[in-house]
Formats: sequence, C-alpha cells, structure tokens
Amino acid sequence: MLRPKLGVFALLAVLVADSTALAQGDEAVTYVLQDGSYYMTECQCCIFGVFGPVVGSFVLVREEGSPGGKVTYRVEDVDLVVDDAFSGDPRYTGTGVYRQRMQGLKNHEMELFLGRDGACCLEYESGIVGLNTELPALEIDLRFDWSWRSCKAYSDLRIVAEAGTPPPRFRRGDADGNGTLDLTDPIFLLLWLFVGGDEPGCLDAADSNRDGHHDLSDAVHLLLYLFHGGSAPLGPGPERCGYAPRSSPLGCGLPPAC
Ligand SMILES: [Ca+2]
Ligand SMILES: [Ca+2]
Repeated sequence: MLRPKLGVFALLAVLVADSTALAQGDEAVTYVLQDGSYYMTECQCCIFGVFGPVVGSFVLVREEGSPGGKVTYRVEDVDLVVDDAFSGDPRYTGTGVYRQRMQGLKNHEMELFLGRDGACCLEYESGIVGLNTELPALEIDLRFDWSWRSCKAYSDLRIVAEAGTPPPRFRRGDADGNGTLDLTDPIFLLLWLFVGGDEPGCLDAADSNRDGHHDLSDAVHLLLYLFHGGSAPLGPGPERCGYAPRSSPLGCGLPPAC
C-alpha cells in the first residue's frame, strides 16, 4: 500500500482562485471534488487501511458578520465516496466550517464532521495553514487522529475542489429510476434486454453488478440481493442516493429519483 509521509500533507493547504466566486450572503455554492482528491487511513500496527481517490461534493454558504477579518463559510451537504472496493467504497457525509483570514497574515482552516456509512461523527481538521494564493479552487488537507487498541492511527483527507455541477446521484440497481430497489427493477432490466422495453435513463444505475455492461447477470444479481440474501450492489449502494466512486463509460443521462 502506498504510504506517503502524511505529516507533509498536513502542511500543504493551498487556496487558489477569485474570492468573488465563493458564496456571498446566504448564497450556496456547490463545490465538486477534482482529480488529486484522496482519502487514506494509516495505523502503525494495523493490517487494514483505506487508500483511494475520493469523489463527491459539498456546499459552501458564507456567513455574514464574521469577526476578526475572517470570512466564515458553513460547509453543508458533504457527500464523499472513496474508490476502495476492498473496504466497500466507504461513504462519508456530514457538515463543517471553513474560514479564511484575508487581512494581514493570510491563512485558512477547515473542520469537517463526517460520518462513515451513516455513523456519526469523526472530526477532521486542517489546523490553520497558510493561504498563499487567491480563490476559487480549493485545496486543503484534513486529518483525523484516532487509535486502534494501543496503536496510533490517523485518517487523511485531501480535498481538491472547484465550484461546479456535481455528478449525478443514484442508487445502483434502481434500473427503472423510481428511487427504490424492488422487484420492478430486475423486471425492467429483463424487459429492456430481451423484449425491447424502455432503456434505463441511468445506465450506470442499471449495471447492478458494476462490471461495466448490461446482461442477464445484472437482473440475477438484483434478484439474489432482493430475495436470497445476495450481496448488495456496489457503490453507490441501494440504501441512499450517492455518487459512483469512479467514473463509468455507461453514464447516467437521466438521474433517477433520489
Ligand atoms: Ca426501482
Ligand atoms: Ca453489469
């Protein structure tokens, strides 16, 4: 497993861009993670770990009247998925705070309160780090220290983000796009594949076994999951709408109800 010196990353917070592109007043601006974002866990005596690119989005909402030359943003709707099938493509959701100091010594900091797969809550912090350029692409490294038995352990989250439109969210396996997984989904798939039925609006969602194409095995996979205790569709899973952990050539032209 790749194990870079994480202490270095904690010092590498850089904010690039034009401050006018960030949220003003109560305006909410969606930020989308870009290439270079990743998530990693490390543990001095553990045999497990997670390392992978991370995708997703969050929303910045500027708060008025921030004291001390700081500009404070609420970080809302954090929704991140790590591309790490070994540990089940873990998903992190939550909220946080982001602060900039634009006068005197320029610096910034971010705190995120994240839950993994619906659990609550891990506190990731960047600490106060130098802000050596202007806005709006956001690059910042956050860290969460924890322990496992007598081992020191930590998780690092590197966020590289720009304002933009997030990728579509869906539930994998929701072939008919009605927002839930049930018997109608394998039926929809079978009708499409073999009887000339309607094509799924979100082809990636219809690839229930995430092998990159559609065939009978997708319908069988869904039936086994729904009625025979089979494995759940991989990220984004069937429970909540979310992002696919990696881009798919299938695409999702018409995101389903979420
Ligand atoms: Ca459905
Ligand atoms: Ca498939």
